[in-house]
Amino acid sequence: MNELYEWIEQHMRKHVLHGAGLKLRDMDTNKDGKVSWEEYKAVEFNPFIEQGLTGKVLEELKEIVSRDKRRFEFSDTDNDSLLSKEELTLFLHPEESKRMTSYLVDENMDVFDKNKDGKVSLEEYLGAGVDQLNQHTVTTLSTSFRNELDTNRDGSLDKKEIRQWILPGVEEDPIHSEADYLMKQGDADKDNFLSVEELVKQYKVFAGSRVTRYGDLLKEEL
Ligand SMILES: [Ca+2]
Ligand SMILES: [Ca+2]
Ligand SMILES: [Ca+2]
Ligand SMILES: [Ca+2]
Repeated sequence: MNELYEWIEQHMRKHVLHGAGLKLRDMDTNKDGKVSWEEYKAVEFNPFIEQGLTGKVLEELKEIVSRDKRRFEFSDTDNDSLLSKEELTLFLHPEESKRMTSYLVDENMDVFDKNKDGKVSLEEYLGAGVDQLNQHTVTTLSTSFRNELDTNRDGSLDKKEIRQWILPGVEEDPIHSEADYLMKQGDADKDNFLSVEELVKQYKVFAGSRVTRYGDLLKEEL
């Protein structure tokens, strides 16, 4: 189990760091090896802003920009207003870090919890645009809210339920739950040890799991 844990951790880090490195190269226009908010914004948002958006769409874009800005600042752990490669990794892959997953949960709570009572009701979940949705969509959303998201059936979503909703399968420690999952699926003879044969046999399960990116890594490994 520990070996598998280490293997996943090692590969996950390598993989996300590599991705962040590529992103950094794209965005770092002044070539100081770090990404400023202006550099990020220029790549991610300026093309949209330049399209001359108006009205509701512009409002939505502004909301996304300010959300990203907050996440950017939160990822800037040494407070120099620039994201290093490691900090950019946190920003781009918040689900990989404990500190960032709780941030994501808070962020979503903030977005949905309009009356600020610390819970997301069905009305808040459906949102202000509910009038424009057709009846079928409203019914589907309501049903999934009641049956899937609101696990303790008290009519609203607390932080724990929001975490399950936005990061399904990601427990407090993403690497551990990943290792657990792979182990459960792959350990055919239940000796708590994952042999290469079992790994190969279960390869399809791995590759098809939510961890497709680890599936890709497996492909390279095997
Ligand atoms: Ca830069
Ligand atoms: Ca920084
Ligand atoms: Ca609320
Ligand atoms: Ca609940």
